[in-house]
Amino acid sequence: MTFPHQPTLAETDPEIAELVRKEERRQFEAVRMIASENYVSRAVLEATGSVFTNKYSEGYAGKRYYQGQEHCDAVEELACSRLKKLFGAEHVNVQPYSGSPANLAVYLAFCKPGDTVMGLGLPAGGHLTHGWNVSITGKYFKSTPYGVRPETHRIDMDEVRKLALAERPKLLFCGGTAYARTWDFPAFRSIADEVGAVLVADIAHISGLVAAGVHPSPVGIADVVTSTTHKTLRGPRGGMILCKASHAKDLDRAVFPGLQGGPHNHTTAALAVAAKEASTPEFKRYAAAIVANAKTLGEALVARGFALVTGGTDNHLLLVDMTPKGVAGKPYAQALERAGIVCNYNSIPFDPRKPFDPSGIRLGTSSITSRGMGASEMEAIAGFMDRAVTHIADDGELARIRSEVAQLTARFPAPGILL
Ligand code: DSN
Repeated sequence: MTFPHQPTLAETDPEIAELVRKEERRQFEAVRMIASENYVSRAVLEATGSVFTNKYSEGYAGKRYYQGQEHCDAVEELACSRLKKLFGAEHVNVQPYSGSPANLAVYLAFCKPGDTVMGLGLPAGGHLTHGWNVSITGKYFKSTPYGVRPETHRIDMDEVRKLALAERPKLLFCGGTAYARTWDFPAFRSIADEVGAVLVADIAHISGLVAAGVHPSPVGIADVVTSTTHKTLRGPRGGMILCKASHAKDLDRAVFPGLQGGPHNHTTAALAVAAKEASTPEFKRYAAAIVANAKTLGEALVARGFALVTGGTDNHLLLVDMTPKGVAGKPYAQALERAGIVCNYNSIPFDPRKPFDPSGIRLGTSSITSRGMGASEMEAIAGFMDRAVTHIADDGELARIRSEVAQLTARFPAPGILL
């Protein structure tokens, strides 16, 4: 029997095919330094694009509401067992669609509307879903955010303790999106114990570093650990929750049927692949190189007169205060993009400027490290960034930098991209 020809993407939709091709080229040519992004491997991409996208699987392995689950169950069980081993966790839920739904499931499992929650404030580097006022978590719950010290821009554990004692939060979040320093999970644990809070560590940004042992792990310290799976962990876009066995039932029920319908099985399959990749000695070396590159890039920027919030970094990200350079974050990020370097503008702690036009930029080294770049490339990138800031309005010079950036990136293969 012959089946009819199945048209390719290019045949069915040349416009989208062309945009995919252009995006591949953009990702290949640019120096990508958005701290929450990465390049997944070809294997992860393949699993993401697999027929598991066709399948509904509401429920959990062995207890689904649809037939035909033998392979989906195997995929989810593999993803969970690999992640449990990787992080040393008692229980893992791989169904959250991303980090925000993972955090919402934690609220649903432990809180009632109106309960008090505490997390690092968004302007100090926290995440929207840790109770910030424009998020549902700040609207349905009473949020009392903590901040960072004005002199050091590091988390003020005395303030966290004082606030926690005064407000008695139900949930105490640690973790953030623009905090370049090590999280002191045991210190948060002792505050949570003092006030009877559930301690939640959101390790979305650093989960790859945690998996590799390059950042201390909150597993076994925090009651619940949430994460996205696509940042330093280098998996597909998704979320996960790790927890103690005693919280497994409540959190599983909060994810499904509390918050979501069917899990995205193609994402689960890709996450299983990423967990396998992250269990290798090569990934440990990768994670260590991310941090080494961030430190080298930071030092090279400081040597060129850039100011780093907290003075440096312990992880994959750098928050740069552009004030001493006399430019705001947004026009600088836009100029960098014209120069082939992609990052995001970002508020800095106590920023006098508005979030849509803030004082800083945020850089991350996960993607460029995935391409195998090292110390000399960090120096070169700092040099490009310095030229871009002194020629911020000079399109000719920005274009010259862009072509030098393309010459640099041409020497480094990008995982998942076969040009
Ligand atoms: N949007 C992510 C980031 O860029 O850090 C956090 O959710």
